[in-house]
Amino acid sequence: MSSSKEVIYRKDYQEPNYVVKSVDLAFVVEAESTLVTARIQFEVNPKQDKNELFLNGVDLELVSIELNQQQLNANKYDLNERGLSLHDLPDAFELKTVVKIYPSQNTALEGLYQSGNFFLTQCEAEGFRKITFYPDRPDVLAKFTVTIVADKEKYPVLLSNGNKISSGDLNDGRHYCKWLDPHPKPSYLFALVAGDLDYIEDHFITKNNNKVQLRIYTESKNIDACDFAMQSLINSMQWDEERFNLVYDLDEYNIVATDDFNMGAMENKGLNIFNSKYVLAKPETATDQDFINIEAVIGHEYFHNWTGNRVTCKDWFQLSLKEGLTVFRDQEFTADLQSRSVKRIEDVRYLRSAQFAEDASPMSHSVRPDSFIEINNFYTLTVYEKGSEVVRMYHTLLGEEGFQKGMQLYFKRHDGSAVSCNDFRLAMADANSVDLTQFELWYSQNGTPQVYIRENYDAGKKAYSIDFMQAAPDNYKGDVAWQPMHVPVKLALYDNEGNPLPLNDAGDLQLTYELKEISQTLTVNGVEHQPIASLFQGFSAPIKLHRQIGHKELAFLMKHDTDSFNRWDATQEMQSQIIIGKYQALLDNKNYNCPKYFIESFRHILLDDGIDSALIAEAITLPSVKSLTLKLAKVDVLKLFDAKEWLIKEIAYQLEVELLSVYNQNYDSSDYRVNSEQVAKRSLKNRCLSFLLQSNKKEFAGLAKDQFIHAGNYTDKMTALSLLTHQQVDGFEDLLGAYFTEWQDNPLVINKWLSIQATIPASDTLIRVKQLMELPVFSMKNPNAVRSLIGAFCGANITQFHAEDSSGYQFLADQIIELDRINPQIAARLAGLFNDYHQYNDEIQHRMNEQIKRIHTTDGLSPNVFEIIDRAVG
Ligand code: 0A1
Ligand code: ZN
Repeated sequence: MSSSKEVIYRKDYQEPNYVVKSVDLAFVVEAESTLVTARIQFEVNPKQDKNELFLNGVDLELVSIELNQQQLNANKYDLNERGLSLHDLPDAFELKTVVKIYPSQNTALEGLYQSGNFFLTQCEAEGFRKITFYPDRPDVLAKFTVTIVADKEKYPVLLSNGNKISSGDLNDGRHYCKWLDPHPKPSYLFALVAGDLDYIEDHFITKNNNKVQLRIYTESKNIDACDFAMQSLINSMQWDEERFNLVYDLDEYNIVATDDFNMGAMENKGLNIFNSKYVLAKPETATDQDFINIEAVIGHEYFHNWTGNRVTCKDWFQLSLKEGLTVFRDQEFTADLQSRSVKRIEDVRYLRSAQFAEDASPMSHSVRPDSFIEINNFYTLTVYEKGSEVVRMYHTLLGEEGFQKGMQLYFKRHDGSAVSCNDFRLAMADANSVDLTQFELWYSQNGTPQVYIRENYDAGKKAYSIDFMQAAPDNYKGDVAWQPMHVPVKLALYDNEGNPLPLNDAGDLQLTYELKEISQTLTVNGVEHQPIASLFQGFSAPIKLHRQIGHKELAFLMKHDTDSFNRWDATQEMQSQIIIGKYQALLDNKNYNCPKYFIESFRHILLDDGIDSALIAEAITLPSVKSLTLKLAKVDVLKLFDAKEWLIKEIAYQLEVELLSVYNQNYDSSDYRVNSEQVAKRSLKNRCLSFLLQSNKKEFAGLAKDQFIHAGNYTDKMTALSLLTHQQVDGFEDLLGAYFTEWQDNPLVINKWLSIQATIPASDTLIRVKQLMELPVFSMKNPNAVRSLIGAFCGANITQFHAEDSSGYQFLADQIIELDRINPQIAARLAGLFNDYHQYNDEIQHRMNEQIKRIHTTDGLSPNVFEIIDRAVG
């Protein structure tokens, strides 16, 4: 293994030798290059007492270096491709370096780079080292002052973190801005923007009566698409004060939108940078889901100001400390503002199909990993989504009040410092005087825990009991033997009329039962007849439940469970059973008919006026092929896909009348609003339409065409276009062509157009994708375009990615190899699409493996792609 593929271990953590007292940066920004002067005040860390220092620095052209105003002798430092080592240092000193960097050549989009005609930075996790020599690690916190100098006409806007303290004109047409961030921060939160941008402005008055100036910057052509994001920011600030008592701490809050970004958005102190996908939205060009995502991501980045910025991570292994907690906060924000039940269902649907898949893959890692080669590969579903589930379990165990007490103690103890997941757990435990020692296992053990249950009703004793048995995940990889976890089980029992039964002497109708042992029994006395249990309500723990449950019990829970999540989960379980039944029949060449009870229960849900439309829409959305794959082994993925398609068609034929009537009832021609009621109606209506189109009847194609032509909103328009295209209904090419002509200058809209085509389930789609890659609207340098076209084809077009001639796998491998030279982070994300290969049957595994091996033996792989592929090879 070459030195750039070195493995970093959590156990090797050492405090820094020197702390940074202050940093003064000066940037002279020019079109071809930027000059960066850094003056850094260092002081020895008495705990280490070592007079040597390593400063990270990558791709930097060193112009000069001075220590305490004296030019530094070349024998006092060593320079290599990773950075600068200094020896024989005094206990306190100032280091001044001048370096030159070339942002317009930076295609990795890490450090300082160019987007359109402006410059911007991305420093998390380790991008600051591409800007200047620095101890680029999250536990070195310092106060930053930043001066930016640039041509005034070309770069009128000059932004950095904190508050602007001065600005003015210089000679020769240049100007400057000086920024001071009073809050000590790690280098990964540094940001700078320079360019010609427009902005919209508003303000927020905090509960401490501080007026905060809020601005959203974007290229001027998009300035009319920022209002929703601004309102979302104001809502986030308000919500964090109300629910968490957390108040903003600067006089300005700036957001900048860019079309060129590796991730969703970045929480740099006082200067968030956003993928334009999560800022720009107008009713003519954004779907309901786009609006909802914008609100959530604006919230997420804002909430990081306290959970991430004020209290940050000691090392990158603790990433979930800020990410799991902040995802939990953004989920609660959406739940409080929109529909709590729908939000929970959607989050769990995502967790179960995507995070559970990661947990079962060669990339499986614990919420707090023990090692990595490239930290950028660990911005994962496990760290984010499972991390949030772990935080949610504290909330379940301690209640809202106890959880908030824990949060307060956490800030009291750690504000202004860099800490660990353990510090968070201890704050929760100490604030509530409870022992959460065993809870640590949620951070240290990888994989999805399994819980098996056995129910027993003793009519004579009128006692009902459940045995819970915990088991290790299949691919547990810890060094020590797997141990049972601390698992909260929210539950209720119902009698056969659907009335909840008391669970204890206190008469509680709902309980959080805590599992701690490998096997444990809960007994409820005084139960007159065989009851039905609702377990893990609200998905109270991120586990896989093994429970033998028949369709009668499922139908009962669908009808009577007071927990809306479990009502929905019963629908999903019943649907999974049917699809898997059909799949087995296809494998064995046997007949399988759709059971009557299934269609009846589906009809019942579809027509139930007692349920909110949004929940009906969730209930009639069948489980994803990915989540079904995880319930099986050695899967023939094309047959599984066929089994699901068969069920969709059965529903479409047998419930045509009902689907059409629900479609018509939910057609809403009032003015477009993104409120829960309208969003619910649209999603239910559009799901009905997607079933109807599967029956291949001309009249329903006509219905979709009408919807496309007359839609008063983009959600309806896009759904219709996508359904017509996927069904390849006569004339769909013309619709796509007209759409392109209208929107070719709007990348966000065009990316959707690319995705729709990439996911056509037809044998010529790969050819189409390759043709689309030739268009000027596509660029390998633009991550959104790559995700929309290549990502959509390989990640969401099951029949074509898994084509039997392996063309999909070959295509993916080719793209990974090419992209790795341009943008290793995005290449590594694509490489992750090979990670589920071992879920498939031997023949598929073999064909996927050929391509995985081909990548593995390619010379000059980045550490990013190498780590993913090396784990896949095993
Ligand atoms: N901290 C950001 C996510 C993020 C991570 C890495 C990035 O660049 C490599 C950019 C953003 C968040 O959680 O929103
Ligand atoms: Zn985050």
